[in-house]
Amino acid sequence: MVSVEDYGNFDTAWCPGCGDFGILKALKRALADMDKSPDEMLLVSGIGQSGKLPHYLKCNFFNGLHGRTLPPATAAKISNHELTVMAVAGDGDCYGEGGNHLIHAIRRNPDITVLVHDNQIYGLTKGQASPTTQPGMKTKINKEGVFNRQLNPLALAISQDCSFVARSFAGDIEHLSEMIKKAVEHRGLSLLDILQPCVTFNHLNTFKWYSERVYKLDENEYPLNDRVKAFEKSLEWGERIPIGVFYVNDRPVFEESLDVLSSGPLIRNKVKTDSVNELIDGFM
Ligand SMILES: Cc1ncc(C[n+]2csc(CCOP(=O)(O)OP(=O)(O)O)c2C)c(N)n1
Ligand code: SF4
Repeated sequence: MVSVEDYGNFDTAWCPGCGDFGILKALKRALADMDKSPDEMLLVSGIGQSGKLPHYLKCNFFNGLHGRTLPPATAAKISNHELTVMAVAGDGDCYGEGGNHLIHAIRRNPDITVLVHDNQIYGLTKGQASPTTQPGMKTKINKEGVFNRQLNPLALAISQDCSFVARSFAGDIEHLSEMIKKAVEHRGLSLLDILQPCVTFNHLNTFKWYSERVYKLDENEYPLNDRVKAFEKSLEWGERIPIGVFYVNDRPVFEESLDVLSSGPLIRNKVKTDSVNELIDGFM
Protein backbone atom coordinates (compact mmCIF):
# COMPACT_ATOMS: atom_id res chain seq x y z
CA MET A 1 0.00 0.00 0.00
CA VAL A 2 1.30 3.42 -0.95
CA SER A 3 1.19 6.05 1.80
CA VAL A 4 1.52 9.84 1.88
CA GLU A 5 4.95 9.38 3.54
CA ASP A 6 6.24 7.55 0.44
CA TYR A 7 6.20 10.91 -1.33
CA GLY A 8 8.58 12.45 1.21
CA ASN A 9 8.48 15.58 3.33
CA PHE A 10 10.62 18.47 2.10
CA ASP A 11 11.36 22.05 3.15
CA THR A 12 9.77 24.49 0.70
CA ALA A 13 10.59 27.98 -0.55
CA TRP A 14 6.92 29.05 -0.55
CA CYS A 15 5.64 31.89 1.69
CA PRO A 16 3.90 30.70 4.88
CA GLY A 17 0.17 30.51 4.16
CA CYS A 18 0.53 30.10 0.37
CA GLY A 19 -2.24 28.11 -1.34
CA ASP A 20 0.43 25.90 -2.91
CA PHE A 21 0.69 23.99 0.38
CA GLY A 22 -2.95 22.88 0.06
CA ILE A 23 -2.28 21.64 -3.48
CA LEU A 24 0.78 19.67 -2.37
CA LYS A 25 -1.14 18.10 0.50
CA ALA A 26 -4.16 17.20 -1.63
CA LEU A 27 -1.94 15.76 -4.36
CA LYS A 28 -0.06 13.49 -1.93
CA ARG A 29 -3.34 12.34 -0.43
CA ALA A 30 -4.84 11.62 -3.87
CA LEU A 31 -1.78 9.65 -5.03
CA ALA A 32 -1.75 7.58 -1.85
CA ASP A 33 -5.52 6.94 -2.10
CA MET A 34 -5.06 5.74 -5.69
CA ASP A 35 -2.16 3.54 -4.59
CA LYS A 36 0.12 5.20 -7.17
CA SER A 37 3.73 4.56 -6.26
CA PRO A 38 6.35 7.30 -6.86
CA ASP A 39 8.05 5.21 -9.56
CA GLU A 40 4.93 5.07 -11.74
CA MET A 41 4.44 8.86 -11.58
CA LEU A 42 6.01 11.62 -13.67
CA LEU A 43 5.41 15.27 -12.78
CA VAL A 44 6.36 17.86 -15.39
CA SER A 45 6.47 21.54 -14.54
CA GLY A 46 7.61 24.87 -15.95
CA ILE A 47 8.84 27.94 -14.09
CA GLY A 48 6.95 29.64 -11.27
CA GLN A 49 6.05 29.06 -7.64
CA SER A 50 3.75 26.36 -9.06
CA GLY A 51 6.66 24.93 -11.05
CA LYS A 52 8.39 24.10 -7.75
CA LEU A 53 5.70 21.66 -6.66
CA PRO A 54 7.43 18.56 -8.13
CA HIS A 55 10.62 19.50 -6.22
CA TYR A 56 8.71 18.73 -3.05
CA LEU A 57 7.65 15.20 -3.95
CA LYS A 58 9.82 12.12 -4.05
CA CYS A 59 8.96 10.87 -7.54
CA ASN A 60 10.11 11.22 -11.17
CA PHE A 61 9.93 14.81 -12.37
CA PHE A 62 11.05 17.08 -15.18
CA ASN A 63 11.38 20.82 -14.65
CA GLY A 64 11.37 22.64 -17.99
CA LEU A 65 10.92 26.14 -19.35
CA HIS A 66 8.29 28.69 -18.45
CA GLY A 67 5.12 28.04 -20.45
CA ARG A 68 6.46 24.81 -21.92
CA THR A 69 4.97 22.28 -19.54
CA LEU A 70 2.77 20.43 -22.00
CA PRO A 71 5.22 19.61 -24.84
CA PRO A 72 7.66 17.63 -22.63
CA ALA A 73 4.74 16.04 -20.76
CA THR A 74 3.25 14.86 -24.06
CA ALA A 75 6.64 13.59 -25.28
CA ALA A 76 7.18 11.68 -22.04
CA LYS A 77 3.73 10.11 -22.28
CA ILE A 78 4.44 8.91 -25.81
CA SER A 79 7.86 7.56 -24.83
CA ASN A 80 6.42 5.65 -21.93
CA HIS A 81 2.64 5.60 -21.93
CA GLU A 82 2.66 3.28 -18.92
CA LEU A 83 3.65 6.26 -16.73
CA THR A 84 1.00 8.40 -15.07
CA VAL A 85 1.93 11.86 -16.31
CA MET A 86 0.88 15.11 -14.65
CA ALA A 87 1.70 18.58 -15.91
CA VAL A 88 1.88 21.25 -13.21
CA ALA A 89 1.63 24.92 -14.17
CA GLY A 90 0.68 28.38 -12.97
CA ASP A 91 -2.03 30.49 -14.59
CA GLY A 92 0.73 32.56 -16.21
CA ASP A 93 2.57 29.43 -17.30
CA CYS A 94 -0.42 27.54 -18.72
CA TYR A 95 -2.82 30.27 -19.86
CA GLY A 96 -0.31 33.03 -20.70
CA GLU A 97 3.02 32.05 -22.18
CA GLY A 98 1.94 28.41 -22.67
CA GLY A 99 -1.63 29.14 -23.79
CA ASN A 100 -0.92 27.99 -27.31
CA HIS A 101 0.36 24.64 -26.05
CA LEU A 102 -2.79 24.15 -23.99
CA ILE A 103 -5.00 24.68 -27.04
CA HIS A 104 -3.08 22.14 -29.10
CA ALA A 105 -2.81 19.62 -26.26
CA ILE A 106 -6.61 19.77 -26.03
CA ARG A 107 -6.76 18.95 -29.76
CA ARG A 108 -4.33 16.00 -29.44
CA ASN A 109 -5.81 14.64 -26.22
CA PRO A 110 -2.88 12.78 -24.60
CA ASP A 111 -3.75 11.02 -21.34
CA ILE A 112 -2.23 13.71 -19.10
CA THR A 113 -3.60 15.51 -16.04
CA VAL A 114 -2.95 19.25 -16.05
CA LEU A 115 -2.99 20.90 -12.61
CA VAL A 116 -3.14 24.69 -12.86
CA HIS A 117 -2.29 26.65 -9.72
CA ASP A 118 -4.57 29.57 -10.57
CA ASN A 119 -3.59 32.37 -8.16
CA GLN A 120 -4.67 35.02 -10.69
CA ILE A 121 -1.20 36.60 -10.53
CA TYR A 122 2.43 36.03 -11.47
CA GLY A 123 3.80 34.88 -8.10
CA LEU A 124 7.45 34.11 -8.79
CA THR A 125 8.08 37.38 -10.65
CA LYS A 126 6.48 39.34 -7.81
CA GLY A 127 2.93 40.22 -8.67
CA GLN A 128 2.39 41.23 -12.28
CA ALA A 129 -1.04 40.59 -13.81
CA SER A 130 -1.69 37.20 -15.40
CA PRO A 131 -4.42 36.27 -17.93
CA THR A 132 -6.81 35.42 -15.06
CA THR A 133 -6.22 38.58 -12.99
CA GLN A 134 -9.47 40.36 -12.25
CA PRO A 135 -9.91 43.54 -14.32
CA GLY A 136 -9.51 46.65 -12.17
CA MET A 137 -7.13 44.98 -9.72
CA LYS A 138 -4.13 47.20 -8.96
CA THR A 139 -0.74 45.52 -9.24
CA LYS A 140 2.79 46.87 -9.00
CA ILE A 141 2.84 47.68 -12.69
CA ASN A 142 -0.89 48.19 -13.24
CA LYS A 143 -1.15 51.26 -11.04
CA GLU A 144 -4.51 52.25 -12.57
CA GLY A 145 -5.85 48.71 -12.39
CA VAL A 146 -5.70 45.84 -14.87
CA PHE A 147 -7.30 46.82 -18.18
CA ASN A 148 -7.34 43.54 -20.13
CA ARG A 149 -10.31 41.20 -19.98
CA GLN A 150 -10.03 38.15 -17.75
CA LEU A 151 -9.47 34.79 -19.47
CA ASN A 152 -12.00 32.10 -18.60
CA PRO A 153 -9.95 28.89 -18.82
CA LEU A 154 -12.88 26.55 -18.24
CA ALA A 155 -15.01 28.15 -20.95
CA LEU A 156 -12.03 27.99 -23.31
CA ALA A 157 -11.38 24.30 -22.60
CA ILE A 158 -15.05 23.29 -22.84
CA SER A 159 -15.52 25.22 -26.09
CA GLN A 160 -12.62 23.21 -27.54
CA ASP A 161 -14.11 19.88 -26.36
CA CYS A 162 -11.38 19.20 -23.79
CA SER A 163 -11.79 15.66 -22.52
CA PHE A 164 -12.19 16.50 -18.80
CA VAL A 165 -12.67 19.95 -17.27
CA ALA A 166 -12.90 20.66 -13.53
CA ARG A 167 -12.20 23.32 -10.92
CA SER A 168 -11.30 23.07 -7.25
CA PHE A 169 -10.04 25.26 -4.40
CA ALA A 170 -6.74 24.91 -2.53
CA GLY A 171 -8.58 25.78 0.72
CA ASP A 172 -10.69 22.59 0.50
CA ILE A 173 -8.20 19.70 0.62
CA GLU A 174 -10.87 17.03 0.57
CA HIS A 175 -12.60 18.38 -2.53
CA LEU A 176 -9.28 19.01 -4.24
CA SER A 177 -7.93 15.51 -3.65
CA GLU A 178 -11.23 14.04 -4.97
CA MET A 179 -10.94 16.20 -8.10
CA ILE A 180 -7.30 15.16 -8.61
CA LYS A 181 -8.32 11.50 -8.39
CA LYS A 182 -11.12 11.96 -10.92
CA ALA A 183 -8.80 13.87 -13.26
CA VAL A 184 -6.09 11.18 -13.09
CA GLU A 185 -8.56 8.34 -13.51
CA HIS A 186 -10.08 9.96 -16.59
CA ARG A 187 -8.44 8.80 -19.85
CA GLY A 188 -7.56 11.83 -21.95
CA LEU A 189 -6.43 15.39 -21.29
CA SER A 190 -7.80 16.46 -17.90
CA LEU A 191 -7.67 20.14 -17.03
CA LEU A 192 -8.05 20.90 -13.32
CA ASP A 193 -8.05 24.62 -12.56
CA ILE A 194 -7.23 25.15 -8.87
CA LEU A 195 -8.14 28.43 -7.20
CA GLN A 196 -5.02 29.12 -5.18
CA PRO A 197 -4.56 32.24 -3.05
CA CYS A 198 -1.21 34.04 -3.25
CA VAL A 199 -1.02 35.63 0.19
CA THR A 200 1.86 37.91 -0.78
CA PHE A 201 0.87 39.48 -4.11
CA ASN A 202 -2.88 39.00 -4.55
CA HIS A 203 -4.75 40.78 -1.77
CA LEU A 204 -8.09 40.59 -3.57
CA ASN A 205 -8.63 36.85 -4.23
CA THR A 206 -7.82 35.68 -0.72
CA PHE A 207 -8.80 32.49 1.15
CA LYS A 208 -11.68 34.48 2.70
CA TRP A 209 -12.76 35.89 -0.68
CA TYR A 210 -12.90 32.40 -2.22
CA SER A 211 -14.43 30.74 0.84
CA GLU A 212 -17.35 33.19 0.73
CA ARG A 213 -17.99 32.40 -2.94
CA VAL A 214 -17.14 28.81 -3.87
CA TYR A 215 -19.92 26.23 -3.88
CA LYS A 216 -19.90 22.61 -5.02
CA LEU A 217 -21.60 21.71 -8.28
CA ASP A 218 -24.58 19.41 -7.95
CA GLU A 219 -23.60 16.21 -9.81
CA ASN A 220 -27.20 15.76 -10.96
CA GLU A 221 -27.57 19.27 -12.33
CA TYR A 222 -26.89 18.23 -15.91
CA PRO A 223 -25.32 15.24 -17.74
CA LEU A 224 -21.55 15.70 -17.64
CA ASN A 225 -21.21 15.17 -21.38
CA ASP A 226 -23.53 18.09 -22.20
CA ARG A 227 -21.08 20.61 -23.65
CA VAL A 228 -23.55 23.48 -23.98
CA LYS A 229 -24.77 23.20 -20.37
CA ALA A 230 -21.16 22.88 -19.15
CA PHE A 231 -20.18 25.96 -21.13
CA GLU A 232 -23.08 27.91 -19.65
CA LYS A 233 -22.03 26.84 -16.13
CA SER A 234 -18.42 27.83 -16.80
CA LEU A 235 -19.55 31.44 -17.31
CA GLU A 236 -20.66 31.71 -13.67
CA TRP A 237 -18.10 33.80 -11.78
CA GLY A 238 -18.47 36.55 -9.19
CA GLU A 239 -20.65 36.35 -6.11
CA ARG A 240 -20.89 32.58 -6.63
CA ILE A 241 -18.10 30.42 -8.05
CA PRO A 242 -18.85 26.76 -8.86
CA ILE A 243 -16.24 24.07 -8.15
CA GLY A 244 -16.39 20.44 -9.27
CA VAL A 245 -16.43 18.55 -12.56
CA PHE A 246 -17.95 20.65 -15.37
CA TYR A 247 -17.48 18.47 -18.43
CA VAL A 248 -16.37 14.97 -19.40
CA ASN A 249 -16.18 13.20 -22.74
CA ASP A 250 -14.46 10.06 -23.98
CA ARG A 251 -12.58 11.13 -27.07
CA PRO A 252 -9.87 8.84 -28.49
CA VAL A 253 -6.61 9.26 -26.62
CA PHE A 254 -3.57 10.53 -28.60
CA GLU A 255 -1.17 7.71 -27.71
CA GLU A 256 -3.79 5.07 -28.57
CA SER A 257 -4.07 6.35 -32.11
CA LEU A 258 -0.31 5.98 -32.76
CA ASP A 259 0.49 2.63 -34.44
CA VAL A 260 4.10 2.88 -33.33
CA LEU A 261 3.00 2.43 -29.69
CA SER A 262 0.97 -0.73 -30.30
CA SER A 263 3.96 -2.97 -29.52
CA GLY A 264 4.66 -1.24 -26.20
CA PRO A 265 6.28 1.97 -24.94
CA LEU A 266 8.98 3.52 -27.14
CA ILE A 267 11.52 3.23 -24.35
CA ARG A 268 11.44 -0.57 -24.80
CA ASN A 269 11.94 -0.44 -28.58
CA LYS A 270 15.46 -1.10 -29.85
CA VAL A 271 16.84 1.84 -31.84
CA LYS A 272 17.67 0.69 -35.38
CA THR A 273 20.59 2.92 -36.30
CA ASP A 274 20.41 1.91 -39.99
CA SER A 275 16.92 3.29 -40.33
CA VAL A 276 18.00 6.54 -38.60
CA ASN A 277 20.77 6.93 -41.18
CA GLU A 278 18.29 6.21 -43.98
CA LEU A 279 15.96 8.84 -42.60
CA ILE A 280 18.74 11.44 -42.46
CA ASP A 281 19.89 10.51 -45.97
CA GLY A 282 16.35 11.14 -47.16
CA PHE A 283 16.67 14.79 -46.15
CA MET A 284 20.06 15.27 -47.86
C1 LIG B 1 10.54 32.16 -21.26
C2 LIG B 1 10.36 32.90 -19.94
N1 LIG B 1 9.53 33.96 -19.90
C3 LIG B 1 9.35 34.61 -18.75
C4 LIG B 1 10.02 34.22 -17.62
C5 LIG B 1 9.84 34.98 -16.34
N2 LIG B 1 8.88 34.33 -15.47
C6 LIG B 1 9.27 33.39 -14.59
S1 LIG B 1 8.02 32.83 -13.66
C7 LIG B 1 6.93 33.87 -14.43
C8 LIG B 1 5.47 33.94 -14.04
C9 LIG B 1 5.03 32.92 -13.10
O1 LIG B 1 3.65 33.05 -12.89
P1 LIG B 1 2.69 31.83 -12.90
O2 LIG B 1 2.96 30.95 -14.07
O3 LIG B 1 1.30 32.32 -12.77
O4 LIG B 1 3.15 30.98 -11.64
P2 LIG B 1 3.20 31.33 -10.08
O5 LIG B 1 4.60 31.78 -9.81
O6 LIG B 1 2.17 32.36 -9.79
O7 LIG B 1 2.89 30.01 -9.44
C10 LIG B 1 7.56 34.62 -15.41
C11 LIG B 1 6.90 35.64 -16.26
C12 LIG B 1 10.87 33.08 -17.70
N3 LIG B 1 11.50 32.60 -16.63
N4 LIG B 1 11.02 32.45 -18.87
S1 SF4 C 1 4.59 34.71 -3.77
FE1 SF4 C 1 2.48 33.99 -3.69
S2 SF4 C 1 2.44 32.13 -4.95
FE2 SF4 C 1 4.58 32.58 -4.44
S3 SF4 C 1 5.01 31.36 -2.62
FE3 SF4 C 1 4.42 33.42 -1.95
S4 SF4 C 1 2.22 33.26 -1.59
FE4 SF4 C 1 2.79 31.52 -2.84
